[in-house]
Amino acid sequence: MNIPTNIPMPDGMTKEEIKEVLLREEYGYLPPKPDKVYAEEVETEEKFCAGKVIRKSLKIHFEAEFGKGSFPVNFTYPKSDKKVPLFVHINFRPDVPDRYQPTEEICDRGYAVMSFCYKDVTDDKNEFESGIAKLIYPNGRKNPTDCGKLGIWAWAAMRCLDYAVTLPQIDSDRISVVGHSRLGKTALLSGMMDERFYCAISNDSGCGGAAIARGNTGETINDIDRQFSYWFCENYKKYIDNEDNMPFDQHWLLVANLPHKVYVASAKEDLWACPPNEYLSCILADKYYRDAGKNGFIHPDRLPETGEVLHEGDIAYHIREGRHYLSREDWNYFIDYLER
Ligand code: GTR
Repeated sequence: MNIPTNIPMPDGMTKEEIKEVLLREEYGYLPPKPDKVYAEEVETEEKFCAGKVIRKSLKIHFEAEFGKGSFPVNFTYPKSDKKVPLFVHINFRPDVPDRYQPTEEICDRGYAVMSFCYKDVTDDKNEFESGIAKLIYPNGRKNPTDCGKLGIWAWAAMRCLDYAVTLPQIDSDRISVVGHSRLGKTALLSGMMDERFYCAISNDSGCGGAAIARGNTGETINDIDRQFSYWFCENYKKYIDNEDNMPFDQHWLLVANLPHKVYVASAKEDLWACPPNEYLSCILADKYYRDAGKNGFIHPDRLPETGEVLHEGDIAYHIREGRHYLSREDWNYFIDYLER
């Protein structure tokens, strides 16, 4: 495979330095972590999914230096004598199950899921007054390097983690964060911000997520900025039609997920997310995982074929048939990997 040589590599940089570049230039700085996080149980269903699963509706409350707030979360877990691993799923909808969250199948495989609807945290709109954004940014005013919406959704995923690690039924060493598309970008950002995650899983995250920006044949920074500038911080605009001058590229986001695992999933027909560049990111991050004493990205020296599943390393990848979607097939591959 031809690996481009014009892509900046974070050689000799610490994780903190890499993270700093990504926050300053792309995502913006996230709010500080809260002093206190706790959950209120709103509703419990003891016999969910044929009685195999317990479902709870929760409200996650936090007390932070910028204020007190809450957002709704669903928590489902299989009845088990042993501690179970967990997915924190940043979802598009609050539904359980949901077309992107086959809850019964996930629980049948021995996994719990804590999910929230991203819009219940703050709207997916160019404003900073909805949901918890108004606490973080009083009067909706934010500085150019403050985080955009991806950062706020990622912050909420970390609050789920804060609560989840306190639960006796959850194996706190096996909590992964997962999201699709814009929420796949968010999952990788959450993974970078929080070392407690076991694995950060990006499904079809594309531009501003797993996909290398240089030479992206799908969505460009120009495209994403026209509709979704508020996902990022203002510095990101410097790279509109100017990818070649980025001092970083998206594989830095994978590298900054060290020391934990990272999983990148692509779909064959999802050309907007540019699968070859999602794969390239994994290849470029490989060396840094190895340097950190991990197994890197174990892959063939060619583009993957559709249906190929690369689970040998601490960076994992698959590409499946079909379009932009978080499917049961994707979930099964994620679980196969985490079970290894
Ligand atoms: C698209 C956006 C992509 C991706 C997708 C999604 O319109 O341009 O970057 O995030 O939305 O989240 O569904």
